[in-house]
Amino acid sequence: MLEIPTLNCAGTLLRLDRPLIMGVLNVTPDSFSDGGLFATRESAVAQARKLIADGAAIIDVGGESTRPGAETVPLEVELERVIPVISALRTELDALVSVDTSKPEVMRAAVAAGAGMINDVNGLRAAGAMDVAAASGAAVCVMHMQGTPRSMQNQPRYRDVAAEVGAFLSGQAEALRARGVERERIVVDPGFGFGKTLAHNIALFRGLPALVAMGYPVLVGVSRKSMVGSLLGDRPITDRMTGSVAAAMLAAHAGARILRVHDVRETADALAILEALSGQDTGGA
Ligand code: 9MG
Repeated sequence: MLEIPTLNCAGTLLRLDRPLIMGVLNVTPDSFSDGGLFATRESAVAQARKLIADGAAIIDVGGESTRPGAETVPLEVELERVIPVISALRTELDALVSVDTSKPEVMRAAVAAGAGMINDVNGLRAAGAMDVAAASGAAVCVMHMQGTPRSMQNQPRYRDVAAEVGAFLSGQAEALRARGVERERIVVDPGFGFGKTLAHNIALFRGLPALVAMGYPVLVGVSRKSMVGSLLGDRPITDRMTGSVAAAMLAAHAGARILRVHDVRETADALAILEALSGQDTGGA
């Protein structure tokens, strides 16, 4: 009998036999596309409740914007933004929470407050991040980014973007394994839009099956990103939902296991149709 793949989120096992939806919950005043609408604890809990009702299995809570050009925020500010929200989501909703952070101190505090997953767009490159993530017991999403959010779109360069991103992700995953982290806790993510031109993003997207073949669950985040806007003729951020859902479905069909999205209900509907009509599960092309 085939074993069902799972993701171990600090003891909570998530089945990965079909793609899961990670709903975005930014608790920043300057967030990328929702304008910081969810900056208070109560509004954040209400929004998370809606994301879960709409079909999100994971709520990704971020207190530092990662949009292109964004500045880092001080540690204390990030802690003040995310920790009360994570605690509230755990106690009031029993939600599975992911913390979107690159700071080891925030990772540690977030897992202590109940987060089951660490989502690091910096790929655990900060001093101490790899060790804290390894010791946390939480699932860990390692994302690729060239540069930092502040500088990443200043002429990103690669010789072979898919090969370089794949090599980085497998190196970081192996470094986690060397620290005793089980495969069932590791997720990899090519980091669409993070230090990549449109051509890089397209090449990476077409390379998703090779990334899936590495054997770690792949997370894809394309929701409302500029690559979607560019492919639709420079659409504003407020008009990228259909394109985002289409790209998420292609990613699922290529084998992505977690889809990080803003528009949860629409993505869940599209996934249901994909699964029903493709005649296969969405376990890979
Ligand atoms: C926080 N964040 C914004 N975009 C993201 C993406 O594409 N992947 C992951 N893992 N996190 C993201």
